[in-house]
Amino acid sequence: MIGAGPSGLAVLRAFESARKAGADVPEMVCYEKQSNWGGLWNYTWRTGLDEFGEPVHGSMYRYLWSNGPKECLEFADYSFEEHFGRPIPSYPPRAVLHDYIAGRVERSGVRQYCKFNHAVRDVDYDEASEKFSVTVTDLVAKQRFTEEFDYVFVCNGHFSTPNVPYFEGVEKFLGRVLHAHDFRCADEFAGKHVLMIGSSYSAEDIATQCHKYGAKRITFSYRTKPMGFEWPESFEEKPLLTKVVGRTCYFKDGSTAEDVDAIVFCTGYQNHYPFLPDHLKLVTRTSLYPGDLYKGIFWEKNPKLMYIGAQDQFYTFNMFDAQAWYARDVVLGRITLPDYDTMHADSEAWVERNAKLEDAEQMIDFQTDYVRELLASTDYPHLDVDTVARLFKEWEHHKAEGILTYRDRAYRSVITGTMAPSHHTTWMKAMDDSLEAFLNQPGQQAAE
Ligand code: FAD
Ligand code: NA7
Repeated sequence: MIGAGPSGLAVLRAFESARKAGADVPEMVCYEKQSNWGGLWNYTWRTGLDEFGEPVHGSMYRYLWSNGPKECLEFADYSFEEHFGRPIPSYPPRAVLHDYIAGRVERSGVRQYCKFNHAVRDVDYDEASEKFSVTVTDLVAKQRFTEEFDYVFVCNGHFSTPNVPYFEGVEKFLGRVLHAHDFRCADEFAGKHVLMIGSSYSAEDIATQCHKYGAKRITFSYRTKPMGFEWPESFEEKPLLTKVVGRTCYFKDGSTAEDVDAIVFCTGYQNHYPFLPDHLKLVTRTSLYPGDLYKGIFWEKNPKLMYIGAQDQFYTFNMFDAQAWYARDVVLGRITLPDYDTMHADSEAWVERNAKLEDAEQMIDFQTDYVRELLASTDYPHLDVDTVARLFKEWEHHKAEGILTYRDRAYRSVITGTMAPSHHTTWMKAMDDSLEAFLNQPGQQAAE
């Protein structure tokens, strides 16, 4: 496995559950370049390069709260209630979700398979030996070595390498320019006028967060269409930025935004696999169904190479589980893959359906069908994806009803049937995003 984020950990957990059930599972190694598991859910204050000179993986920021209900991502084999010992509210902050992800794998004893501070540099496949050679750097010992593997899981995530377009004059802008990947702390923008380029999750979340922590004004610039939420009065949506002159930004409709203090490129990320040669490398923009991957997992030209979590995501943790369980069963010989033509025709049909999707509800149904199909073939515990889909759609409606209040909603767990309690403080007033503050009523002792 390359990467011990939620995707890599799903693979470890899948094999471990088979091993515990008596299956003969292969030897496993998970190389992770960070010093701990959890992927993006590990907060780092660093930007640019890390202490080893490696590109910083983290794109998460302080005060990040889940942007979807936790009931939509809950593991079917490990509920939030089991982890925390009681029901918790539906929109936890980052630290709480990290605790949940880590708790499951800590309890299943898979840490022994992880080699932290190990960055994968190069992967190749030898047709004669039918093995992959994987070259890795031990960042602490500063040693490079190569190991052979029968199967490789690519689990390095795809929200870490920024997509940064150019706009005329930006190099002379008299303020701060950054990509969402490097955004860390909204306090910095208190009292400022911030321009967000983009009209998706990062733009919406970084903007509302800057507002929460005191930004004076937010201007969005969209390429395709405005988000159209009922924004606070200090927000405005404009078409695409055409040029920047001093601190004035010009837009496609001829309008301007004056006295801009900072420009945040919320322009998405690139699927980036620098350790893979061209013949094994997935080339795709962010997509709900990248081509050339059978079942969204298997590199069709060499299905011993598997990608977990390579698609754009409504579903996250439980979709990675569905993929990991399916891929595990292929490795264990429980599922046989068809020939190349059959695999390619199958994925092309999904790619074509994806291209026709028109709105969020259709996208949710699409990914629900995808997850459902994977789940049908494995022993992953029952997950009622129709109810998850219904919750995703409710969530979309709740966002439309109040972009600053949707996180105050509560949903029923699809796994335990328990209704989540309301949080003790509304999101707009909850300034402390620590696990302790979230789990405890103000004034109470922190939970053990
Ligand atoms: P990642 O979490 O990115 O983990 C990949 C791992 O691979 C990392 O640990 C990295 O260090 C490691 N790695 C990378 N390259 C190498 C290498 N060469 N060698 C060794 N290790 C390597 N999802 C939700 O469900 N809810 C949310 O609220 C939510 N909010 C988000 C907010 C932001 C700002 C972002 C960017 C994403 C958010 N997501 C959210 C989606 C997120 O992608 C998934 O939740 C999840 O983290 C994806 O898991 P992953 O394991 O595929 O990738
Ligand atoms: P997304 O969801 O991939 O969105 C990227 C946005 O950036 C989207 O609105 C794009 O516009 C816009 N974009 C991309 N390229 C350009 C250019 N060249 N000019 C203007 N606008 C552009 O990325 P996010 O960062 O919002 O979300 C990624 C994850 O992070 C997600 O899982 C969240 O949970 C957090 P478009 O609409 O395509 O015209």
